[in-house]
Amino acid sequence: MSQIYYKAINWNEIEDVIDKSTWEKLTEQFWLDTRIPLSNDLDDWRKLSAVEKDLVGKVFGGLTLLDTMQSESGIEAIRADVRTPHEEAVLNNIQFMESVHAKSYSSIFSTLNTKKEIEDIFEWTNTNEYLQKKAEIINEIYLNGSALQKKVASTYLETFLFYSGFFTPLYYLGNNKLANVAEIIKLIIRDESVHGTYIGYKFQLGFNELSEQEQDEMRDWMYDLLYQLYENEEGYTKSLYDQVGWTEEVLTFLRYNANKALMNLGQDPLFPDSADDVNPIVMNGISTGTSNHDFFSQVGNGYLLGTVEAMQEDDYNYGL
Ligand code: MN3
Ligand code: MN3
Repeated sequence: MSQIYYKAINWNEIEDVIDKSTWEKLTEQFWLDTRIPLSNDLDDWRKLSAVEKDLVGKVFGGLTLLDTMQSESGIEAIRADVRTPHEEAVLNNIQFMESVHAKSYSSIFSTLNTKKEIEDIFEWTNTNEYLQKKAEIINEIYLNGSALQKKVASTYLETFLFYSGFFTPLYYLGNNKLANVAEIIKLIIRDESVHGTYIGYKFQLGFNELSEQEQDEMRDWMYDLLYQLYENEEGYTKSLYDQVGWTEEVLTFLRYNANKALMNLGQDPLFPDSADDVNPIVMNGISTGTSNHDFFSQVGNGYLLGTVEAMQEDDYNYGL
């Protein structure tokens, strides 16, 4: 009988410095939804039209579904193919933060919406044809794709598929509305930016090991998948944004982010759209404040750091 040795992770022997720098980056920018004063947005919320409120609810429902997928099947799909033990530790951090993201939309709902409205949002999310199609395409790859295909699907989700939803809070932020809701979205965007960059980087390591012919085949598959997803996003975007007249602007924003996803994967852009084509109000929403799109940005200024105080006797009375 051969002896099995279990290997302890040694952070003093780093095989890939990107693992260490990503771990440090992600842990430095750790945050929780409960520290954002969402109720300060209630005045803005009450002034929105019924159509706009409906849009916000649906957009966040869709984002909840994607973050739920990433926290449940997304990280599990790529965990089996790690190249280093430190990569697995980074994935543990990412997986937990995906749960924080998914939960923060519920914090937004519980602040802005009634119980009935929240039920309707989840019912819509769990049955919407475009959202379900999007989830099905990605999940099929998570279940049956190759190691590299799974990383492509994950990077597309992180850097492209979220943005049909992110447009709405960024648009309001650019118009000085719903600033605290937007602060949460900016914290999420900052995380997704690191996730997409990191998983895309790990993809590139594997891609560079392929033969030229295998690379060509992979590239064809990637562009086909992106087209397929973009087509579905077009339908989703129209169904959500035609009622407020923002559809074309959202689609430009999506093409810009699709190119960023390809860039994370080390590939050439597919669409002609650049940052200059995106509505400046939305780009402004991404870049204002201290949290921004940049991998090396700092903790957002709307984020209230917990103040430490001594425990009191009544800290143990949990409303009993
Ligand atoms: Mn997320
Ligand atoms: Mn993510």
